[in-house]
Amino acid sequence: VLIIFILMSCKKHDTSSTKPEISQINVLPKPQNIEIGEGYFYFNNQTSFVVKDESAQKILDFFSEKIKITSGYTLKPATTNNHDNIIELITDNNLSFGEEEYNLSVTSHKITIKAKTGQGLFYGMQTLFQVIPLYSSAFTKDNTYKIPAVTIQDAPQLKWRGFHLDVSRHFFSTGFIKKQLDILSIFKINKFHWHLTDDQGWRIEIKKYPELVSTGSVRKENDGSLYKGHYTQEEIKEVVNYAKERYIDVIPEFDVPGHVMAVLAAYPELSCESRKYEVRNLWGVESAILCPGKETTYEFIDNVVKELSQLFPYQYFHMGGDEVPKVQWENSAQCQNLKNKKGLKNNEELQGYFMKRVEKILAKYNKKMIGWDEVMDGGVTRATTIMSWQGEEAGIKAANNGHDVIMTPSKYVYLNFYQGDYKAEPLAFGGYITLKDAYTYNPVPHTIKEENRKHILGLQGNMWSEYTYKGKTIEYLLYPRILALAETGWTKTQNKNFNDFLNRLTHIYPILDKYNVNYHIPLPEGPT
Ligand code: TNX
Repeated sequence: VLIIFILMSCKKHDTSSTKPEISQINVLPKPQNIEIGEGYFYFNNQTSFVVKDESAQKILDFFSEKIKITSGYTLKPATTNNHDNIIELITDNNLSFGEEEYNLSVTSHKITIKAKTGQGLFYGMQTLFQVIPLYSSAFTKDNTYKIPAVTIQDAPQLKWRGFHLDVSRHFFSTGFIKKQLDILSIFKINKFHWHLTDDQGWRIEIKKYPELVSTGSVRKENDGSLYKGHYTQEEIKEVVNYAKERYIDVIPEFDVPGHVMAVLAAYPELSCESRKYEVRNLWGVESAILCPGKETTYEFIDNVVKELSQLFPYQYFHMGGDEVPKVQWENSAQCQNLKNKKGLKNNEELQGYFMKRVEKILAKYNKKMIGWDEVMDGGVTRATTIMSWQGEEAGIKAANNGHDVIMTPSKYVYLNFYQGDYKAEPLAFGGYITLKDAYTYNPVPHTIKEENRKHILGLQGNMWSEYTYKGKTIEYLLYPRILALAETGWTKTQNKNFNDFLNRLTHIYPILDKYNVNYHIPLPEGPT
């Protein structure tokens, strides 16, 4: 018995045993630099956490609470002078690190995570908890986890790693959204673009215009039933705070001048043809739009933006600008007058005039505009960031003209498209994007001049919800493709490898299981 005991205790602190392998570090997105050391750290229920500063304490508190909920496990703060079996968290403003950068070092005695900011430390912890599978269905409290000695130096390749959700076509609860943000933050997604308004439903309480909710959030379906849903301002604040704790910025989208049928159902006088409108109950593009020839339109936008700016602290607002059929403008005397007065040659220029006024309204509230790529047709100033959705060309052109760009080309990042054999898959929008297509997409094309590549802020997965009635289906379409996009946003292109990603993904599924996610398992499938 004594010999066995001696052997066991030797093993515990053995630094010279089998050399760890890089394949034991299964982190997604793949870190920038991984250097394997000697020996192992043994994480067990005696491991304690040491914090060196206030900001690190905040991060530790956050994770303690989170892990208690996900695993029923309590992270132990170090009490006395523990020098062994500890995890040390440090934020240090003097480090010459990027804002999102961290350094994680594992030796046989201790683990240290260092960062310049809370966000960097947050990401270091997320990496650590993929290595120690604390939120995995494989985690058991009384197990010991053998963590290879390793030094990970890590920072993102791109600063915009986004997730977009359309809650107009179908509505999703704050609980569902919070669940997704919590999971996505594990994979270092840092932006949430909330598509709150569209033809098929207005989804956010605006106190000055109560009918946006009472009328605009209710849709009469073809069978006579009513489909409705909206968020109160309190709920919005709750989600924004929840996202903030996870270092996710929230960008509201208030889509103008098209995609506004729900607005017009409530306030028809904002269109050029003041007739009766109903919240649209078909998908597709609606021809009734806001009237740029009326001053009241700008007053309305100003008042809504004013309220939104009290709810969404992030500097960017998305103001749409996509798919604007201009028939109503063509037939409007007010639009004709405005065009004459301002010397606008056509309706494209009229849209340019309109979007530039929207830019000015945002500037009044210290907000910067993002627009879908059509906003370039009529022209906007360089202060506007372009979201390139119809393809990559608009994004390339925009970057070459000095606009910041977020790449969301439908061909690669539209998560409402099929991912497997459409005969076997749940109903989706059409289109077909496999996990490999999503993974191999390069958001910084070489056709962008080198000096302009910095304008590509990043990429984003867009989840449109026309054919997605339930949260479960959203999850099915989201995972794992959004994880491929998360890796593209974070990991340097030269460090990416699809087979390696697939291998690491098998270690990620138990995390998704723990969160009860209805994910798709990619098989060699699809139309041949
Ligand atoms: C185009 S992407 C739209 C959305 C639809 C989507 C369906 C964009 C700016 N507009 O309104 O939901 O296609 O894939």
